[in-house]
Amino acid sequence: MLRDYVTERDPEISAITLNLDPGVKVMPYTPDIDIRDYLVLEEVMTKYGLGPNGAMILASDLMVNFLDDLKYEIDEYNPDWVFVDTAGQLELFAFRETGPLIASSLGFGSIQRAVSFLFDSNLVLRPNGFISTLLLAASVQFRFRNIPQINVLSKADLLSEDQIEMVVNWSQDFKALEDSTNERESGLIRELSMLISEVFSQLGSTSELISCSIKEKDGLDYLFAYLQRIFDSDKSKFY
Ligand SMILES: Nc1nc2c(ncn2[C@@H]2O[C@H](COP(=O)(O)OP(=O)(O)OP(=O)(O)O)[C@@H](O)[C@H]2O)c(=O)[nH]1
Ligand SMILES: [Mg+2]
Repeated sequence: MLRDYVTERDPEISAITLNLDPGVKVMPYTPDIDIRDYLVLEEVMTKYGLGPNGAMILASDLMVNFLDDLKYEIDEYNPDWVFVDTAGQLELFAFRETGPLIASSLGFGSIQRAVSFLFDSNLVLRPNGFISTLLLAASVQFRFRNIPQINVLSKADLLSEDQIEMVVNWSQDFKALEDSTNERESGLIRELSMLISEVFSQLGSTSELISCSIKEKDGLDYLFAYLQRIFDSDKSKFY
């Protein structure tokens, strides 16, 4: 996991993890700070008589009530870096008020932040899947406004070298994306995809995709270097 990689790579950096998903049951790591100590999805379901979706919406709104507790815990650790893991349902974290509010209010002073948006390798192998993900990435960027965003191609071990190259190339060269769309999509999807990729080319390139695999520990050095470049002063604290 990325925290372990960062601290192994640079023992000078103290890093912690913060889980902000109140609904997660099994995690591949043990978070240092956990929203579930304050708010658990199943309890919200029971208390308010809601199904999992309604409870998740309410839980993500209720999270702001525990901001001070989370801040207190972070301060106790006094870390250099905090890796924040949010629920995968973007409409809950990024599209409601909670996410941007938490992102802007955790930590104080000269703290620097970055949003990592994951392009899941399972979803981006066809132009239409890539473009849908690109739209989501762009809307997250809009929501978090001034926070720099890193777009990561995650689970890259599921793709061949050629496939990785193709997808990364789409993120840098929208003409290549248009060509692939022309070749591989048809009908309305093709028309829509062409229009959308045209909009992205007009806007100029979004950030380059960084391919990574946690499973194979691949690409993490590049991601780490990229993060360090964003956090260009080594005296500041990084969230
Ligand atoms: N092949 C491969 N699988 C991975 C990698 N990282 C995570 N996974 C697996 O992908 C599955 C889904 O994990 P995530 O994509 O992290 O999603 P999640 O945390 O379950 O769900 P949300 O956070 O709600 O989106 C799990 O079975 C992970 O073990 C990776 O680098 N490579
Ligand atoms: Mg998760």
